Amino acid sequence: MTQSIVVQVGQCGNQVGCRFWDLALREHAHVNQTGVYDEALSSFFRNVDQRREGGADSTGGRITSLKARAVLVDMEEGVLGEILQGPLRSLFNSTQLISDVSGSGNNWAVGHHTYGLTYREQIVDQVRKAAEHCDCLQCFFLIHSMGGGTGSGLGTFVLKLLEEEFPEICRIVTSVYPTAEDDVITSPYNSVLAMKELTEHADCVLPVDNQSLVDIVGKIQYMSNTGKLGCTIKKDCTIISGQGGVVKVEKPFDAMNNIVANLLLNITRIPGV
Ligand SMILES: Nc1nc2c(ncn2[C@@H]2O[C@H](COP(=O)(O)OP(=O)(O)OP(=O)(O)O)[C@@H](O)[C@H]2O)c(=O)[nH]1
Ligand SMILES: [Mg+2]
Repeated sequence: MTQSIVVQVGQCGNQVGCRFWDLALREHAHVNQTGVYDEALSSFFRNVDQRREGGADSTGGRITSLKARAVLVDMEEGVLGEILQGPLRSLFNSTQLISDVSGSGNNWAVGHHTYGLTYREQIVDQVRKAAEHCDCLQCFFLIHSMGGGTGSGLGTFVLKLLEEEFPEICRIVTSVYPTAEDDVITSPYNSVLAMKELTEHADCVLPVDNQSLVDIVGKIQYMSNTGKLGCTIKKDCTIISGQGGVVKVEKPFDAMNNIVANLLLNITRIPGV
């Protein structure tokens, strides 16, 4: 069985990532209610026995404590701080989180060059630790925004690092593109600079257009308000933000991020599960 590691960079990357982990757990709980740590779960989660931390995670046993195969990077503390205090906190050890204080100020070069060089060793270290917990590492999933300084600059720096350090492992990148009315004035420049790196260093890019997400969320809300839900979208389906999930109070991007998380879950679904 193969495993994947998720590397989420910047505010957007981490917020989308959290919706992904939430939905992955809910989806798994829906199809497997026996509480057994199976192969499907092992592709994205470790099953850590607190009494023997570092031991191998063999499948078939009971779920004890799940840890996401993830590295979380943001050069601002806010979003990572919320994750550490939020409902998904038990999925992450604080060492899996790498942060600074002030962010990249929407500046690609600060993310790529300044923070890239400063945090290079720490990021490689954490990715290597995550990789050491895998029997057969197949893929890296990088999630980031093209508009923010950290997402676009440091995100693409991390992509290059992954290529340098793990050339055999496939790099799948989910890149969130800004809308035309984006409030980050530098987002078009950041996107162009990041795009060059994506073309050179990614194996596969899943471009996500924020404007399309806004439109889809608007359509779902319209269908929901006019009672038309049910013909194409079921009432309890996971694409409808947060319902049944761990997030009780919905944040501004949650509905949009749920759509991206669904997309990621669908491409990683194991046939027959
Ligand atoms: N879909 C989606 N887009 C987001 C989210 N958060 C921010 N964005 C978009 O991402 C861009 C801004 O990037 P951020 O990820 O906030 O910035 P960052 O990577 O943290 O970089 P700095 O703040 O400059 O250090 C804008 O285009 C936002 O509209 C989110 O949770 N979901
Ligand atoms: Mg930020």
